Amino acid sequence: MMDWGGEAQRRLQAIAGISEPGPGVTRLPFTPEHQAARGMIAGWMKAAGMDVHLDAAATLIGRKGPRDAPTFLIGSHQDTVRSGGAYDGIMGVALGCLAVERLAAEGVSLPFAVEVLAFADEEGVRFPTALLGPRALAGTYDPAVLEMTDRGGIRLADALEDAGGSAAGLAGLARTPGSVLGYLEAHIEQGPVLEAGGAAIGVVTGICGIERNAVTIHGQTGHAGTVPMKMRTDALVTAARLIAEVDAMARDTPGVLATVGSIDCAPNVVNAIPDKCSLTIEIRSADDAARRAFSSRITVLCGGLARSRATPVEVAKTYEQGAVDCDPALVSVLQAAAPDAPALPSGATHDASAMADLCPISMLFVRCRGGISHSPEEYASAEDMGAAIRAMVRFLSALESR
Ligand code: HGY
Ligand code: MN
Ligand code: MN
Repeated sequence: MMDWGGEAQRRLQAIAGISEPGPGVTRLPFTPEHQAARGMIAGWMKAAGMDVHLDAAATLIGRKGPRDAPTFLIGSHQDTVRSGGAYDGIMGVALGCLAVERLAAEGVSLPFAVEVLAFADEEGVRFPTALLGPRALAGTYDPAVLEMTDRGGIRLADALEDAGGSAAGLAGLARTPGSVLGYLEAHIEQGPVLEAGGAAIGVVTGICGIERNAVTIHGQTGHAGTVPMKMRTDALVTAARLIAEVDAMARDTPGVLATVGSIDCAPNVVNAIPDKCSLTIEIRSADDAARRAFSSRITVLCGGLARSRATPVEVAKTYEQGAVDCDPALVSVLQAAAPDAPALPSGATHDASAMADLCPISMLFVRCRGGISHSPEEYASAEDMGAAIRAMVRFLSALESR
């Protein structure tokens, strides 16, 4: 009797070893690590009887079923954050392959084709953009992102080509909406809800929206020992006021989360007054209107700080992604396949967020130990992944092709 959950665990522990050196897993898009991982994923896809190819967005695709039949898509991302965990993203690829493999082992042939997609870039860690793969399939990617550069000044277009993709081929990837029945993404929950409720898996109802802003705060540098306090314009003090106020506003705004996740300070030396701070403000909500209203309040807050501190504070929106609902019909099929699974929203975004522009989407969450993710401590159990594979097999078997 195959231990499908145990096989998932074995595979995920194996691929976690394909990483840059350092704690946890660091596997950024279009890197040697990404290309090495594709070799292992291709093996998973072939073990499930799928034909494997790489598309122009460097998405590795396994396909099984009649050539022109309507297709159901399963997938997630194979990239990670820096020093991330062994499950975020890649779990959805592994469980997708094992669900297809288990269907074959049980002699179940589906009335539609099925594809498993290993997207290259969901985290947006290497380049200030994300979701190129699913957006190319949905026909919604912005060619301007190809000119974005990473910390080393490498253009996304060049990194893509080096990784076997093709910038020129992206436009041709868009799927005709009628050809895709829907999309399912299995993903570690990345939060504490399932564990708190004693549930192994959960059915996702919707995915939050995101907005990211880059804030630049100016001041006046000077010697830390000679400039009297009254004569200072310390950019880091202005930033500290802003950070505390963003947190306080979000705590007082139901349904909105806000995080200042990164900050740079110049000249960043112990005996000089900071004269420039760059920080990011990320706002998330399941309600786009609430998120946009909160963003407007942030802009007003920055203007007020600029006036009261007599120093420029620049705010620029750098990223926005709307909230999406999972498809009610797919949710009910998934709920029937996992009757004990609670329903819950996703505070993290996923490839499914972009796939929603192409087809109906669904997501299955797997319990996350301690709710810890984006960390080497991230963990999901073989038993819970086995429950997810069972639910995915039941879900796929219950789907009717159009
Ligand atoms: O940021 C997110 O929610 C996702 O993990 N990239
Ligand atoms: Mn993820
Ligand atoms: Mn992630």
